[in-house]
Amino acid sequence: MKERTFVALKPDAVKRKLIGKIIERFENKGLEIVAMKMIKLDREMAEKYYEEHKGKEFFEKLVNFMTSGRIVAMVIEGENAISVVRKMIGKTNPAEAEPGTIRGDFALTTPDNVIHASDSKESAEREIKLFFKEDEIFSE
Ligand code: DGI
Repeated sequence: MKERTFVALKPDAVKRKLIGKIIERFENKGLEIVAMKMIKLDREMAEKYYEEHKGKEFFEKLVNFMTSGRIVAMVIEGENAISVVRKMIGKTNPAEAEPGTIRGDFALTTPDNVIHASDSKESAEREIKLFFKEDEIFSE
């Protein structure tokens, strides 16, 4: 089934100039980037984005990190895009992410694990809406 998923290249990916290398993997796979923007999250937006983690011990560090620099937000479209992209980014903890995955190849620790991608249809819908207006998405 054709799906849309939300992907964000985190501040560490932008600082380390990994934007091109990461995007290339999604394009090589045959996925389509249908929306993209560079933004700097403010605190309010970052807290909303990660509201499911509010109250957890790592929340403050996560929000501080996510507001520390620019991110690149994207909508990616393709067959089974949600699970395919999750597989490509690898496990949340980069120390456990398999080599060959994005986190496995480019990251070692959290919260600086390079990339975010939606983990379900519900989170994809919520996150896409949080970052993009419908007329900013160029569906194939
Ligand atoms: O979708 P993911 O980024 O794989 O994971 P998530 O949405 O559940 O969590 C968002 C970020 O929060 C994740 O990239 C790193 C951080 N995080 C999540 N769970 C833990 C965590 N950080 C620490 N230190 N410990 C956790 O259990």
